[in-house]
Amino acid sequence: MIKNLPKADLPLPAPRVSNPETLAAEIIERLTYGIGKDAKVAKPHDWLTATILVVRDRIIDRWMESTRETYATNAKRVYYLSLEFLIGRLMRDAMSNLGLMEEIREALGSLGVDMAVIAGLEPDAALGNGGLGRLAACFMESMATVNIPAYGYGIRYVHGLFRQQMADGWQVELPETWLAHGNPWEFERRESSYEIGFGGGVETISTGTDEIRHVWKPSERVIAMAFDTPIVGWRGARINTLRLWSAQPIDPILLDAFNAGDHIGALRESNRAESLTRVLYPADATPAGQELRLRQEYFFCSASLQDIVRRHLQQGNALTDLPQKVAIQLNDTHPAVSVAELMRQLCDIHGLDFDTAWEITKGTFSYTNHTLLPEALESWPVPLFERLLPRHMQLVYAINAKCLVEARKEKNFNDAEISSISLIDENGDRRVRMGNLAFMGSHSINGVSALHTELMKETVFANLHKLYPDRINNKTNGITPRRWLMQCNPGLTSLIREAIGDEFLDDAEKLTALDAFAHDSAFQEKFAAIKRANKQQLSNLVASRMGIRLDPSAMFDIQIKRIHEYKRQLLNIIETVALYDQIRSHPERDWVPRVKLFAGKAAPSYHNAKLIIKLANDVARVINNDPSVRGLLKVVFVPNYNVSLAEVMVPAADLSEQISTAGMEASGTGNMKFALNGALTIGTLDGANVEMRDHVGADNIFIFGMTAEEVGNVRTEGHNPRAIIEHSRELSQALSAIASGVFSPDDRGRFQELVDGLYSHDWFMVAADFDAYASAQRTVDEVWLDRSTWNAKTIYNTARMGWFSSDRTIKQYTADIWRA
Ligand code: B1N
Repeated sequence: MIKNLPKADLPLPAPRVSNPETLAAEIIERLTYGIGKDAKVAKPHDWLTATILVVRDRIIDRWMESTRETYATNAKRVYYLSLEFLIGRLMRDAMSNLGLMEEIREALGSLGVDMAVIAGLEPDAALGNGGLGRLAACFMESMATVNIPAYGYGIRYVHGLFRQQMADGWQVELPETWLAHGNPWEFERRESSYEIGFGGGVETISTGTDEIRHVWKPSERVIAMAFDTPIVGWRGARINTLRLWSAQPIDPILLDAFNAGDHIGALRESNRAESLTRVLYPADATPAGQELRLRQEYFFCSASLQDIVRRHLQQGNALTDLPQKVAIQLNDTHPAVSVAELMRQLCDIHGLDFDTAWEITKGTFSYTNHTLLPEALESWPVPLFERLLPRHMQLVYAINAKCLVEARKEKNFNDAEISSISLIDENGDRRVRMGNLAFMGSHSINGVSALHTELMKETVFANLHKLYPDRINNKTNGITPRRWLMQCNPGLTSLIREAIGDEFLDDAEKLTALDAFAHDSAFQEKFAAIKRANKQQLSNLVASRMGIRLDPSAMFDIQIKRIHEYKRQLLNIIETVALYDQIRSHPERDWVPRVKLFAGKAAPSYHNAKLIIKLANDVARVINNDPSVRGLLKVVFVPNYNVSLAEVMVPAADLSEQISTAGMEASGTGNMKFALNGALTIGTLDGANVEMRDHVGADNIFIFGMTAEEVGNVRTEGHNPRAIIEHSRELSQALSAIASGVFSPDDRGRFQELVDGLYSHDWFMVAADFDAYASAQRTVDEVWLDRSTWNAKTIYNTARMGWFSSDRTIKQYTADIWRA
């Protein structure tokens, strides 16, 4: 029998010592007793796990301290709800933020283990598609850094974003198995499990008074079980928790069925439950649309809200104090069903009246919008919503009624205005609009760049903005300088420290001190030498993975991001073809040697995006094998873009391609990573590019093309892309080469439809912006040839990008939205 010990008097373990000798001894101890391996036969993966466990021990003390402190002060907690967290590797991040990197490197070295080798074995946690998921990961790190008591809530997908392979230049998707070797970063929390219901019906119970209570009787239930990962802030300031939910069956096996010989049927329920959190939907900036996705969304929202409300009550707080003690940020509309779920928990489980619950809900939630693409706005067919979540459907109608009556009575909204703000889209089959639900249920709605926020007010949310004019605000995205400068570019980081000291490590805006060095030729040379070394590293990677040799003295011109028509990889490829023509027609000119690098994944069902990947590969094959190009141009599509690959490509770029159709990229965050690492941007006035121009200075960025306003006008007034194409010799030649099969001799018509789209509608203004883009590229060449001018511009970029730290973004969320 275990006696009830006086818990308060139990001694805490002594803090761990972290010199290389102790660390080495602990690594051996972990290898032996934690993993059960003799050092003599240990495999690299065993060393990796043992090392992570030793780093983890140093995190845990502070983790507990952070949690205890929040509990003791009953401070306001921030919850970041996101269906995606694109974390990447964690070991280097944790070591670097704890200041353990050199000690661990030495400890491993003394054991005959190369840290770089085992660090390279850590799988990427790719629980996200692109910018939205990576932003959530940067925010988690920044919230810990600026000491916000924050929790991330999401799904523990067994398979993250697919692995991309190329087969004859076509994208092929393979499952990603990041958990194959186990995951030493996570802690399973069996005690934090909640029941989640689906389907069934709603019963009403009279409470004796004039009230009635609604009781949802789901027909199906699963268990949500928590897995916690510690997130380390800079200098270990604070350790927060990322809590990811995994679905488990209530009965792991139906023994009656099994015993009756139905072996498959006995596991059906278990499979159905586990399939809920099996895979990440691989669509970026488009809604996934299937029933399983809505089930995933509800599953993780319900579990998270049960957990949040339980913690709030356990602290002794009243439910009416929820907005004072809890801020819940909805990362896009994917968690928007939370609005109805919190209403259900408050009204049906905790017995609050509707109006009180509604005030609490609005006070607690805030919503971030990440895209205005009309096809990307999430909505669910009413019959599906009603079948899966019958009680939530009732609550959606009740919320809708309340807000529409308000709009009609107080703001005199007409029918058209009412129908645009309604939670139910009545055009065609009836659908629940998740954006409007998130908007109505939140006290703050933010966009992710200044331009995007203005467009939100003018377009998608114009009428909701009219109804609630104080809600929309801007929070320009940011990136964590720990991962995206200090870890991925250690060479540049040391150079900056030598020049301006260490202050920028704690406050990225202190990088402005570098301005003074922009024209210092000795500094320029050191800066350029680091860039050159980073390019050499990328060249080594390309050589070993693809067998293609690159010349690091050429300009590295890089476009890496999801493949999407609005991001206009096609514009870049067409310009590459035009340049290829020019180099061959004018061999006497002083051409700047360039390497055009691409990487990115296409949604598996996105036909044109996959065709664009094939085109990039077809163009690469022809150009790279044409001796008349004399090595002046190389084209490379690097397969399987992920966070770890970005960490190698970003520091190696001379030129960063941010060329989306103006008005369509909500913010972009890759743009910030490149500029911080001293690449110059060629880009449109879109998303955060606009603010980047304001910060780095118009002379230090290559802006071209139509503005968002011009794009809007052309789209409403119509334009004639055929005339534009015929007017541009370079463009029409490049397009006819592509359309006629110069790059696809095995299937000459392969790219006809892609080119036809440009002639017939050119929705993304590829033709309309081509000449401006090509001419901006020639300006880039000129500046490149004047190397000291180029170098000064790159230094200005690094110096002036500190504002785009996600620490700044998080401080703004904290001050204006969370008030934590
Ligand atoms: O979010 C990023 C922005 O920097 C990008 O400009 C924006 O495109 C991106 C449905 C999305 N918007 N919408 C998505 C992702 C997955 C999904 O299923 C939509 N991603 C963005 C961060 O603000």
